[in-house]
Amino acid sequence: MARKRERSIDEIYAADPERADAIAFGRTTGVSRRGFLNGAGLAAMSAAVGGTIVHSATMPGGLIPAALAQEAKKAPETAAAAKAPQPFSFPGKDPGLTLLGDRPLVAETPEHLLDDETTPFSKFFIRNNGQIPDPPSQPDSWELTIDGEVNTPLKLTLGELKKRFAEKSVFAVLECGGNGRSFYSPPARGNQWTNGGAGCAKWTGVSLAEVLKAAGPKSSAVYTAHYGTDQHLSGDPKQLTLSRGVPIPKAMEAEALLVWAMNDAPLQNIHGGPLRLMIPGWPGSASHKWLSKITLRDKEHDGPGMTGTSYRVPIQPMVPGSKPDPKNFKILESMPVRGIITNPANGTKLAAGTREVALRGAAWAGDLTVKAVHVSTDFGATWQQTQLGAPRNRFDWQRWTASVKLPSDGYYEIWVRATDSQDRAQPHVAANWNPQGYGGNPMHRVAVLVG
Ligand SMILES: Nc1nc2c(c(=O)[nH]1)N[C@H]1C(S)=C(S)[C@@H](COP(=O)(O)O)O[C@H]1N2
Ligand SMILES: [Mo]
Repeated sequence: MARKRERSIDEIYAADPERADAIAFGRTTGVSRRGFLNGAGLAAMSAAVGGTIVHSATMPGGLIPAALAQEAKKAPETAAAAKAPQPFSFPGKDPGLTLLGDRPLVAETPEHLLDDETTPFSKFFIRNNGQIPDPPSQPDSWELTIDGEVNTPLKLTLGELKKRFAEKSVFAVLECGGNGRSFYSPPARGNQWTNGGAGCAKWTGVSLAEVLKAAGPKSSAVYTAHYGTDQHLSGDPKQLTLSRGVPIPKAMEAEALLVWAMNDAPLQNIHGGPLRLMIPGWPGSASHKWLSKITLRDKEHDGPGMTGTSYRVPIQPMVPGSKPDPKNFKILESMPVRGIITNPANGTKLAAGTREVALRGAAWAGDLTVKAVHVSTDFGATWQQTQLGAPRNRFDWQRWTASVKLPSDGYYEIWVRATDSQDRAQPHVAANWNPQGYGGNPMHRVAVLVG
């Protein structure tokens, strides 16, 4: 009996979350919400999530339970496919990564695999826009050109870069501009990242500022333009895959690097080796892989990925799903604050009688730092502050720990909410909808079942 019921609401969630919500919460019209669960609704919802919802009194109407959200967010026709995720396999990578696309190759890291202080190669997400180039046989012969608005254009090999400039290492989050995109409703175009288009590695190379200074930037230089050797998916050599840039002051920050090593090992081909950019705090697309040229420009760069609604967000909020007005968009610069729970994993089952669970996670905030991380086990009715670590350097993520009480057996959701150094906290739902889904940073939730 219970089994059958569970199936049905689960399926309704997958096909029509609005209707499932109405059934569970006893909502009678599209607008009025009772706001809490009781009676048959509570029984149905508890069956669907696999246990009594301990804090049902504060469970808000309209909430798709974390235990079901993964399936529910997929369109009905893809729900079946979502239940059987495509296997991911790549040399040296954890098979637990989620494949988001194979042409170009894109894979994200489920939050629970981001539990290390520093994300190892094996768990680091992959994002390509074009074809993956073959690795060169002699990495130190790799050439980088610096040209454009400079007094002395440079052509340096990687070997020369290593000799001529001081080596520098930075712990920094690399985060795709579209991280969190899957949380937008209506769905936004692009790879459906949850929170795993991000990782924090130790990057080693030389200061980008030092190298740019060696080329003598002219006062007319205002923006960088980045070029790499990966071919466009079409195979047309005249078409650029991606070419983004940043304002000169961002490129001149102390932590912006030309990188040849990741976590003390030579930078692997899949992450842009032998040479990539690392421009921390901003969308990952600014951190060009297989970097072959930086051109300084006398105006904002206009390469692929710089124009239209690419890597841009609305200035004034737009009606979700409506046609964008290009004049209402600005370049996405610093990434927004985000906190994740890296332990326990979503869907964790704990032994009956467990009354407390230790939590771990990470939080970061683009150019800013994270001021506080809070967790809730009662759907946000009450919040508890976590122990938040300091960043090892600017742009590092901050690890946090906490322990929360589980007063009885049943279903819980653990919610995390990070607040940045300018007092901006994560919203409940992805805000500032935009056609390509940038900046979605709703609170992360994990479902935990006790008993
Ligand atoms: N040459 C090149 N650089 C690139 C890209 C690309 O497609 N080609 N993708 C960018 C994007 S969108 C992101 S999020 C990061 C991903 O880096 P990773 O694959 O090392 O995780 O690389 C950036 N640099
Ligand atoms: Mo990205």
